[in-house]
Amino acid sequence: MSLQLWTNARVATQAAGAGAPYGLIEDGAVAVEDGRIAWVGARRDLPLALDDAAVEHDAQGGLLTPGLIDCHTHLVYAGDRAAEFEARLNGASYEEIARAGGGIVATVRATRAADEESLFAQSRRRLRSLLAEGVTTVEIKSGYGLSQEQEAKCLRVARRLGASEGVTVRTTFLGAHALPPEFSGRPDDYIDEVCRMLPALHAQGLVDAVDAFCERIGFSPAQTRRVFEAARALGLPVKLHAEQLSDSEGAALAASFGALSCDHLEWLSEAGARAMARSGSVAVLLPGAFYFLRETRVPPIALLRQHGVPLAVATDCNPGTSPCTSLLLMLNMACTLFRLTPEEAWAGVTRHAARALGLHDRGALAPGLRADFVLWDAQHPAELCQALGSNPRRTTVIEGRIA
Ligand code: DI6
Ligand code: FE
Repeated sequence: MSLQLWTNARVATQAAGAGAPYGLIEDGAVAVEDGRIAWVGARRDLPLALDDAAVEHDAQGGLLTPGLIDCHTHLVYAGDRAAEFEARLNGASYEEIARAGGGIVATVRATRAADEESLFAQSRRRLRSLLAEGVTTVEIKSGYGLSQEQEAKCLRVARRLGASEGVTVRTTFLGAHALPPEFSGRPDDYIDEVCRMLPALHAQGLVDAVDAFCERIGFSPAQTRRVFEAARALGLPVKLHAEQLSDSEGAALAASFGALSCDHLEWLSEAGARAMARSGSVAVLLPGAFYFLRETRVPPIALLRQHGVPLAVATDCNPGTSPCTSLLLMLNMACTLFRLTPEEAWAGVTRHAARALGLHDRGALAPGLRADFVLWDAQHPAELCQALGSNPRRTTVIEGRIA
């Protein structure tokens, strides 16, 4: 592909330690070659050779940022949980519904019943909503199949979605999401099964990382550890749903396995934060689930800041606790509900989200990184954090090509 040059933009590079907040460059230019960023800086500093050789795109004064990265979703599922939403408004709690055989298991029933094409079509609708707001990389977890065959179906759908929509999809095996009914009362037997499934799914090229739901209504730390050991035996990175509804000391466990990220963290302790800092794990904040469950305990942001734990922000797109396909809304909620600064929230959907997925080739605009970026009808990144329900995306570029 020829050299492409994007000019007449305010560029928010999101590069770490860039000096200016957001790595902002006034009257910036971005040169792209072979799907990678060849050069980024102020237009006046553009090397003449680049200027001469390039095909120019005029950004007309828009804001140019890295493509957004949604690093925690469960977007492959069938059906919906509107009835459960209604039950909660009539007084039932999320945990009560889960214990009564609803919740995650209700979605497992619907997902198992759906054929692969229908599951693909239902999930594609959600993925397209994310992409419409400038997402260029998305993580998708399994966890609504809960048998080898059904988990494989969900992970295949996730892989196919990436290919069909032209975005990067990173798959995470979340076999330890809930106890399937056929294993009722035998969680340890089910964990044995999860540890058996994993090598088979990995051999089919379906697994980029491994996750578990470590919680009173999920799996114990001891059970989570067994899943992590199976992942480690295959050289797969781990991440964890940790300390969402209670402090199970999941974050420290995950950190001891060098987890890419610990996610949710409303009940994270100081010891947990310290362990995460030592292991370099990212804290993935999920304000959509906090909002939707009407939680009142905010993740300990000050503690995470104090220990220098990188903060990411994601949708948690799932039918039960965050039926949300808007990462822009999460940018806002990270600020309004969790009091992140707009600059922190932006790092959370760009470079820190990339790190939560173990991706080092994206999440900022810098030479050598993938040319995944978005042009917005906006003047400043904070505008996108402030807005509720508006979508000023003009153009998405993926690997140098206009999507
Ligand atoms: N924590 C969550 O918030 C989602 N999964 C998890 O482990 C909820 C998934 C659901 O309710 O369907
Ligand atoms: Fe989740």
